[in-house]
Amino acid sequence: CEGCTDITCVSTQQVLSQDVAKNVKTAYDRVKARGMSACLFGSSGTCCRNCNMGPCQIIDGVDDMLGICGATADTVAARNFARTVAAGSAAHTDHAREMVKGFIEAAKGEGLHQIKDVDKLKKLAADFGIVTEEREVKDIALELGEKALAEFGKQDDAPLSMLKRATPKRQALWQKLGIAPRGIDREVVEMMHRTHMGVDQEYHNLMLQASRTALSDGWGASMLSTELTDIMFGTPVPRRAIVDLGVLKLDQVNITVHGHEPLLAEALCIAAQDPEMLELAKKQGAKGINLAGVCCTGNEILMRRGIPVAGGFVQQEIVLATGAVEAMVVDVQCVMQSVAEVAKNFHTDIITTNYRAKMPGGIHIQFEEHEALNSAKQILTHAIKNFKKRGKCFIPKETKMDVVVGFSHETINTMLGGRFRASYRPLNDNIINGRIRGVAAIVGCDNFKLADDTHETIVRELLKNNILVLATGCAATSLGKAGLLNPEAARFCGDSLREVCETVGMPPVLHMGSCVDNSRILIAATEMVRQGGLGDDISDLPAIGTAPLWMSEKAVAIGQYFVASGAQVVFQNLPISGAKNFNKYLTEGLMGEVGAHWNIASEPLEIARIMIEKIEAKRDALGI
Ligand code: BF8
Ligand code: SF4
Repeated sequence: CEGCTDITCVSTQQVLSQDVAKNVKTAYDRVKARGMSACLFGSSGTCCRNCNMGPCQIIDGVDDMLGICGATADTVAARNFARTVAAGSAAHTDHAREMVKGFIEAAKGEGLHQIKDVDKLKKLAADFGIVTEEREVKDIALELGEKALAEFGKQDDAPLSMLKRATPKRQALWQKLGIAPRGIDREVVEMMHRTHMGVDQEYHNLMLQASRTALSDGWGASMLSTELTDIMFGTPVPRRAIVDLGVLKLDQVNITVHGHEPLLAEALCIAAQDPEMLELAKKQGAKGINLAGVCCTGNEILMRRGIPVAGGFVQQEIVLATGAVEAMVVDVQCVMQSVAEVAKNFHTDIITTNYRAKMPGGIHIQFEEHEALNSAKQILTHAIKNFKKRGKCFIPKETKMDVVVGFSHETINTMLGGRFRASYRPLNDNIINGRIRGVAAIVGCDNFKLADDTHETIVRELLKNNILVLATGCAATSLGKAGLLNPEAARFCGDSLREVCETVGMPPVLHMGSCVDNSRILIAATEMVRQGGLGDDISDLPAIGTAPLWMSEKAVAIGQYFVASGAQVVFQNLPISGAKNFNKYLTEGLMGEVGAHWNIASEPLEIARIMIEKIEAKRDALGI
């Protein structure tokens, strides 16, 4: 079958080959069972079901094929693409809204959480025009929370507050193109309206709104979420941790936290240390409570607390197939419905916690932020009581890897510049003198369509070519499993990058967090521009991004906000191949407008080659 790959991940292979997992059906089986390629019209982007005269399949150039309404392949593919951006942005937006609401509770002193990073609070407050001198922290925080919440429903046409963090040149360009986002929710609504039957039928115009929508995610929702999460739970600093299935423990209650919003995960971390919970675990015969993350929630608590990550997106079923998990606690996004089916083979419960996201076979325990500790304890109690029911299980103990994580953009600043001279200057200097050729961001998902080691293959090639790598999301987890997130991985670099990493004592791949934390990359890139010597906008930097194994609509929103911010991106595929003009516009034409475009390459080494070439071309243009 097309796209069906053999499993290359060692821990996954080990679990699936055990007797204990013999009845487990996974996505790998379903890829095989599909027995044919994915839907042709879906893949090429030219299937429209936006009204009931259709659905219409349109083959570009065949007998002037059009939709019943006259829509061309370009219009249909652009509308579909724009809706993908809107859906991805909506996911980040709803997540961010919950974080803002949690932040307001923290500011009022009503929730479980406090304001931990006062410096960061004041910096963000300044972006919102909030006076901070001679004011109580909680007053500043409350005003910030309310102003942040108002950004979602803002109806005037002024740009979002955080856009002023971008370079002056980029802000001016957004204004000129009319794509500076105004209200976070509004851009998604307008995108959905403009892709309704009979509204915007010009792909270029549709893409202007797609950019505005994506920017409302990157420089709005995601950035707000990252910043407020840091202020509440602490800005990540480098710390050692472990990843992969071997983090599960035979003699402890294993609870995996899967999804995205860190309010729940943080509450569970706090509740798991409660003596009452530990006592209960011991009563059930367990030595303790072992929390382990899956997907982006995993990255959030890995970055801030050093809680181990059991696996990324493609391992969510495999984590359960060990038979060693008492409960998988999930909230929103990237949770496959199949986890409930896999769990049926074991004593494991799938506990859904968000009213937005329930599933057949799951047990729903609503997480209430205003009584977070009680909710978390209720969830933990349920999981702990399952421990006694655990049957045969298999944990691949050998498969765990040391990682160093926690590279917020502030950490990179101090790590490179020192505590007294925190600055991106040394990074810029090393790029200008050529020790570091450039910076590559590897972000996004895993996907059953391509080999599990795709991220690793790309990154090894980049490191050999002295390119520093930033990673987030499930890509970061897979690089951690491959041993690339620790300082010892400097040995895989070319000589000059290795020297820099060894001098600083840093890994050559810097884990910057979850998918919403891609906003950290926007800030880091802007900071590099500000330091001088590398041009006057993100589009001048020798930097590029990729989400080679993208799966989720969020990855497309992220790709589009990178492009609209001036950063090139390379994806393994996009559903646009059936629309000649639109395809050319995304992969070439956007350059003339925003200084960056999408690139498509199917093979990992081809992706790496494009990234290296683009970085070298930027160096040439800068004359360095
Ligand atoms: O936001 S990387 S599979 S978990 S979408 Fe999902 Fe992709 Fe993982 Fe997180 Ni991001
Ligand atoms: Fe077909 Fe046009 Fe309706 Fe789409 S909007 S389903 S192309 S008639």
